[in-house]
Amino acid sequence: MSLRSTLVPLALSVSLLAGPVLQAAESAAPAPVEKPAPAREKASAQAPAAQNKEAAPAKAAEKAKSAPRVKNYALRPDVLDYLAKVSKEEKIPLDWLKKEVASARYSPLTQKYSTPKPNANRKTTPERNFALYKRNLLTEERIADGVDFVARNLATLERLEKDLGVDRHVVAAVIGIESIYGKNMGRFRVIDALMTLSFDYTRRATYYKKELAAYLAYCHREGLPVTAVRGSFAGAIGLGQFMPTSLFAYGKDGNGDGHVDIVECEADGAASVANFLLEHGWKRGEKPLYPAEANARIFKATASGGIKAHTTVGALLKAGVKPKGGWKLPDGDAALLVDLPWILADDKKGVDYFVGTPSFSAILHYNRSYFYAAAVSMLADEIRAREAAIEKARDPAQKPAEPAQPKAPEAAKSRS
Ligand SMILES: [Ca+2]
Repeated sequence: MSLRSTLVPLALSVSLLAGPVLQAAESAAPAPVEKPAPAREKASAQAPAAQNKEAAPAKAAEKAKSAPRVKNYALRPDVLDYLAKVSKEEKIPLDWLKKEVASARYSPLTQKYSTPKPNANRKTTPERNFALYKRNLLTEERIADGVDFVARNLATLERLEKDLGVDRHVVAAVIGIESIYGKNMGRFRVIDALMTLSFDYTRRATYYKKELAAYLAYCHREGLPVTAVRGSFAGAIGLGQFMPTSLFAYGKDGNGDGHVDIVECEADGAASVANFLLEHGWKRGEKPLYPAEANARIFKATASGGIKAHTTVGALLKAGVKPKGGWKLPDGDAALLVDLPWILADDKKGVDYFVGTPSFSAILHYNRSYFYAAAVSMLADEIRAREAAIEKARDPAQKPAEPAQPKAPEAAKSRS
């Protein structure tokens, strides 16, 4: 199970060079996980329902027009050249590759969802609004199901926390935001999506050919038929919606059966997310975000806006950042300043600031958006707070005397 690290950081390092975090996140920034900048979160949420339309007669003409002429990918010279290269580089028998790829099919929906909307006009890009983003992602479903996810996987999550130091609630929150704890992992055959994006809709073929190679290597290593795995229209897989290069490099066996299955196995999904965060700098014992007072001038003066913890807590304090809520971190700790602008319905505007730690930066390697990483961090806090509230309700000693009330939500539920 050697990690083919050459495959991994390429897409990531390209994405790191792509400019300011949040602007890049709005375009199709190829972070290791191809999800969920706000726009695409929406698109992928619609995808499963829209799949049924594939067979609709109204779409037939359009489908026929855009579908490639040679249906069997294994008969196409461009594909055969590519497979020969993959066979050599990944040390996979060419016959296996040809046989497997023969069952791939062009996916018109993958092409459709990957095509930028013609009316996506830069001038009309809405202002960044964390209030809206947070409202869409930090739903009651994600909080309540997060409590269940943690309870269901407590032994695994505790072990990961002990061994890797990664906060169990953050692991749950990443999975909650990426796939609603497995409810929304995508229904596209990954091989179809990646073949389509590598050979027929080739706007980002270089990127997808690397993902496809990693996917083929993963299936070969795991002994899986390439048609067995389903994912998003862009090939993101499983509970944590890993792109194949990340799955191959950071995927981790969480239940000890010798396989990495992040679609069916929650322990593997959790272990893989924790491992990804650790490998990208997660720091044991620190929260991702600490609230602070700052302003646009300080943000600029400290050269803030990237995804790395590029400065220190001490330097931020010296530049005028003030801790809110009485937290204290060592001056020498690596840090970054995080801005979250918001707009309310009555057009009231503001910006919340936070000191981010290397753990925040680790989440940013998952998705380059401050909004995304902050939503993960805040969802983790909400799940933790809900657990505490449930615990408190269960323990009568900690509760002010209210003898007529049911003790716990479960008690209330079972009566109805
Ligand atoms: Ca496993």
